[in-house]
Amino acid sequence: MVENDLLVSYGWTETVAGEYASMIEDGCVPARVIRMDRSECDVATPTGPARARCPRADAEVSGLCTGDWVTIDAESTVRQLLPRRSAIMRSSVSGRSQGQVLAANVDTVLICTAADADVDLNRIERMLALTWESNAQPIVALTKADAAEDIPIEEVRAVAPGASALAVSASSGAGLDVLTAMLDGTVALIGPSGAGKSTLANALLGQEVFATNAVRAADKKGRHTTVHRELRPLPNGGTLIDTPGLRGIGLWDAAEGIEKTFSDIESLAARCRFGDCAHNGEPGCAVSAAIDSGELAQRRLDSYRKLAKENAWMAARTDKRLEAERKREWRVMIKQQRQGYRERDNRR
Ligand SMILES: Nc1nc2c(ncn2[C@@H]2O[C@H](COP(=O)(O)OP(=O)(O)OP(=O)(O)O)[C@@H](O)[C@H]2O)c(=O)[nH]1
Ligand SMILES: [Mg+2]
Ligand SMILES: [Zn+2]
Repeated sequence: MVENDLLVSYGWTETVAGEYASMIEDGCVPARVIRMDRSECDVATPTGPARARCPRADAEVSGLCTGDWVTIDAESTVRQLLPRRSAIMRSSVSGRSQGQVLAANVDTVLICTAADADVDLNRIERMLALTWESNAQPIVALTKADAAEDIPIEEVRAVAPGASALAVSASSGAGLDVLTAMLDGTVALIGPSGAGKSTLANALLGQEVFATNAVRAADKKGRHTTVHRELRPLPNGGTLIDTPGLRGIGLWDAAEGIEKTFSDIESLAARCRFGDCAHNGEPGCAVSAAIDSGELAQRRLDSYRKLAKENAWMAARTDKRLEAERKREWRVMIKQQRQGYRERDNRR
């Protein structure tokens, strides 16, 4: 068996060991991707950090990302990708039919929003949908609590059923012990640029690992200081992934994530008189009644509709595209296989 003491600090568990055991190849060792750089990556291996190559041609290991568990061979080339227990996906920026994996094998997502600027509830809901869909547990953190006059924590709690929300300050340390106690396994910080993700990451790590930068004075927007998704071991167990500020966050196949984010609306809707109620003032509509009574905000219903519509549109579009793409990949694979046979026959 491989000596995995070093890997434990990078999140190696019995479960990962079990997955690894089922795919052991001669001369390979397990490794965790710490950071990706196009065709190469930094990995943690049983003997320490290393640099590894990622073969692009191998469809199975393309699309690697920070947090992935892989096997690497004696030449430091990534050979296999271990099954992911979670993956944070968004629709790719280029609008291709593939989702982009932001981080893999994440247990807790820390959704960061600066409390000293306008807190955008719609964006928090969007990040919640992305997180629930990924299989990780969300925590909403209102950062820079020291600089905020009043912190809308109750409003945030109301939009995050099933998740915890708290105010923290990396500057004063307020809320950091409570937060630390809530973190579990691999933690990823997400949120817009300037939300204070890297500053909070450094505070949790207990050292200045990640670069930080002041926000623009005029509009409090960040300067996209962080450019890599990078994983580090936390001092008291677990690991942490800092990520670049999200510009747009397109949802990727997030129907379940949306349902969980808006579980309050879903359960109201279950009480509407008509099964196909559109909640537009139909008789016996429990959702409209909740809006009239002030129990549910119109903003939240609008946000729910917007995300559901966007998701449906994306799903319809990718179905067709995926089909075409699969056909193409298949043709490429057959071509490569034929080429392989030819080369083998030539060698004979
Ligand atoms: N007052 C105060 N300022 C903070 C706090 N946390 C972060 N900041 C400031 O907010 C600014 C942005 O912080 P970063 O940590 O660089 O933000 P980020 O979310 O990592 O930004 P990107 O890397 O661009 O995505 C810096 O000037 C920090 O000093 C805090 O708790 N209190
Ligand atoms: Mg940063
Ligand atoms: Zn209804």
